[in-house]
Amino acid sequence: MSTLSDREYAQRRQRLMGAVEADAVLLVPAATLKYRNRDAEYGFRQNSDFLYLTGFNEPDALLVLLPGKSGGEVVLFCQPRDPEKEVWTGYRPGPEGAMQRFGMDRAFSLEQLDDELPQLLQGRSRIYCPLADETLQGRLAGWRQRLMQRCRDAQQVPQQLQELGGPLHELRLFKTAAEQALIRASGELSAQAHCRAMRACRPGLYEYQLEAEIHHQFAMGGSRVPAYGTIVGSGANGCILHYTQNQDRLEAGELVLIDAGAELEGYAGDITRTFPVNGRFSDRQRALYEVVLAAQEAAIAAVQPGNSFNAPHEAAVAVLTEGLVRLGLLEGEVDALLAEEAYTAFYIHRTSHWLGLDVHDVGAYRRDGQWRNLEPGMVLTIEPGLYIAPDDERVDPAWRGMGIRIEDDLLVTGSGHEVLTAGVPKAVAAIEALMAEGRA
Ligand SMILES: [Mn+2]
Repeated sequence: MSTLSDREYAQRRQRLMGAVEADAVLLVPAATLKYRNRDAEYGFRQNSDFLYLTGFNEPDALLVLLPGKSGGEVVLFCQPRDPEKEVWTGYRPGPEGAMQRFGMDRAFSLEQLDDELPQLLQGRSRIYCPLADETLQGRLAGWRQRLMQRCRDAQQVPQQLQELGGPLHELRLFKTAAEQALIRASGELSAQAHCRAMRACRPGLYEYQLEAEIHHQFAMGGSRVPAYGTIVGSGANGCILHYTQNQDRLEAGELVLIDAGAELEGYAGDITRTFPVNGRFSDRQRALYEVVLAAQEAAIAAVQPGNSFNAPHEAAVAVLTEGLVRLGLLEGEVDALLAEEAYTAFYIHRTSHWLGLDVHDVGAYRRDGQWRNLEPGMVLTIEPGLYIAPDDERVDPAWRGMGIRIEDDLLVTGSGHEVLTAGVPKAVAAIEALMAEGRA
């Protein structure tokens, strides 16, 4: 399933155990299956924290990490082997397989959880776990109570609960070489899919048909499920930031915005491109598009180790504001307009987010209230946009109903950055050339 080495997973667990107190215990639950309707399930997606630490792709399991002498101990609770059920749902490794193939020191059947878990907590001072997981919190209360009854000594029962994400998400923020390779592969595949959609695009198709072109390329490249709901918004739909209905007909003269990314072994790509349905930008479309592109290029140039996380956003909004003034969409002095954030009339989201196992990946953006600095190994998106609502009475009607966003994925390196999604064009001439190739 996973191409990552056992050593990679073992190192992640070691680093996490090394980042917390030696007398702590960490509980990391797997995801559960969700039903779509009646007895039909949604496709299973493992919890990213659990996947990061195990590569184990089954629902309902629980990972227990016990830091301490000689590297600590790693324990897994998972579904037992069940030949009768496996005929219906497929092979399960069971506890034996978890030890042999997933590097667990000990493993138990989930049926043993209530008996075994309390003694794993015994003598530990604090528990790291996801505090927002109500099911786990409910069970944890029971385990602590059981432990109290068993040993009648409050000292033996962990007294503190701490958020697992604190230490774990800081680790996940810095991508290992193996992770960088997977995100790069996901970015390349996502770029190929966007190219396919550009070549296939023509008036009269429906948005969901471009979505199908994207998903076809993902699957042919090994990504069965996209990293997030694919957005194909033509015309004014491009102004709806999380538009996923993808149901309208593509009309000549409109732009279409596609925000889509593949997922490879859990790692996301995240690309947005905006292009003209009929293959040629109108003068007005091009004018607005060039502003967003210049903003994106300025933001990309600001992705450097040692720069603030916010530097790309600041670079982007400066260029957007200048451009909006030049096109007559804002009036006034650029500096004053920047100070009052006048661009928020057309640009309400931020320029970047972390990218990894989650498309909006984990990791703190600030430290002590200040934006943190970019460091090698971080992966982030750069995605400025401009959106002019169809009913925006502040602007000339000719501008209304245009939504433009351009998004690439970047790795921060020791000397600057690497654009991981350069395989799909974004310059006006290059987009028009690729679309012409598709029509030929
Ligand atoms: Mn994004």
